[in-house]
Amino acid sequence: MLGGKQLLGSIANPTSEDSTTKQPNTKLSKTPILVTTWNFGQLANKAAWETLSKTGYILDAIEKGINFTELDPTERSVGYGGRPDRDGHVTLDACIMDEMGNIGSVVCMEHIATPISVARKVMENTPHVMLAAEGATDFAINQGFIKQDLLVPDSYREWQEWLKKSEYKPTVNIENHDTIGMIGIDKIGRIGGGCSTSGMAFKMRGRIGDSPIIGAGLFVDGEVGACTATGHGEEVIRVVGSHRVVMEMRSGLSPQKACEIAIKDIAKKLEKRGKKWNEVQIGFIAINTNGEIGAFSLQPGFTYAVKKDNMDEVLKSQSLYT
Ligand code: SD4
Repeated sequence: MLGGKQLLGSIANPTSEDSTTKQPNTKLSKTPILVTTWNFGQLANKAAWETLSKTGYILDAIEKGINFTELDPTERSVGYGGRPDRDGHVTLDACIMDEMGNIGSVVCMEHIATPISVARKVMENTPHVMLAAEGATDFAINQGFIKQDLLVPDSYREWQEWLKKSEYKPTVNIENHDTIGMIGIDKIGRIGGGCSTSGMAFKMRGRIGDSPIIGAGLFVDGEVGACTATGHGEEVIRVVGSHRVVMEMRSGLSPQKACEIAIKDIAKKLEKRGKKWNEVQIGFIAINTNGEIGAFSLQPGFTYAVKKDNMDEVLKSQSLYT
């Protein structure tokens, strides 16, 4: 009894040290910023910035920015043109989250080129937060999305080539693009995020990665910041990676330190399970409500794009291994 009382007491009345080191960062930045995974993030940021200047709302910007990449058939890891699973089906994962905890997600959805927009419709027009497979496609069609074949000739040819050996060996840092994850703040301090992917190329039918799972591929806390992930989704899910990063920021760490802690934890777990670090890539990007940015990856090669009023750049992330 007494122990329980003491415990409750200590939570209700943190020590002065706790209260200084464990306060979430509540200073709201009113300077718009967009941070997006990989080299293709720069063009996505450009599209998002245009939307931000029209509607002023971070979630509109994130949706339109990600749409830009989803609709580009030459970006073969996202949306239209994405690489198929081992049976030749292009199955897409996406999710979106705002600063109030509104969320929407689609998993393993086929035939719709813009899953981030369907995820937003799930968030806004249904009582649910996640729709899967045929249910997601049917919902999208009911919402006015066009059903189409997403397998482009180049992806088809790659799949045919892959079938000759049928060995599932995910490549790290595929040509500096992979999952698109975008996080940002608008001029009234609203923070949001989204991510979209065709997942690991030649995955098993039905496989779902971290990207559409809130907490794993993306997490936003309006009082703290946002984080999104790219890379081998199974390893991100194992540590609920994006939520982990945001919770480290909530406990007072900078976005940079928070990303580093999560990557180090993943590395430790890989080692314990006897996995080789150089066969796995994970990258996190994070922002806090001050507009500070962090990025860190397991291996070199991860890049991210930053857009602000006075900045439009692709940067190289630091990595745990070199
Ligand atoms: C997934 N995280 O499906 C995504 C894809 C990705 O490097 O980013 N691959 O696991």
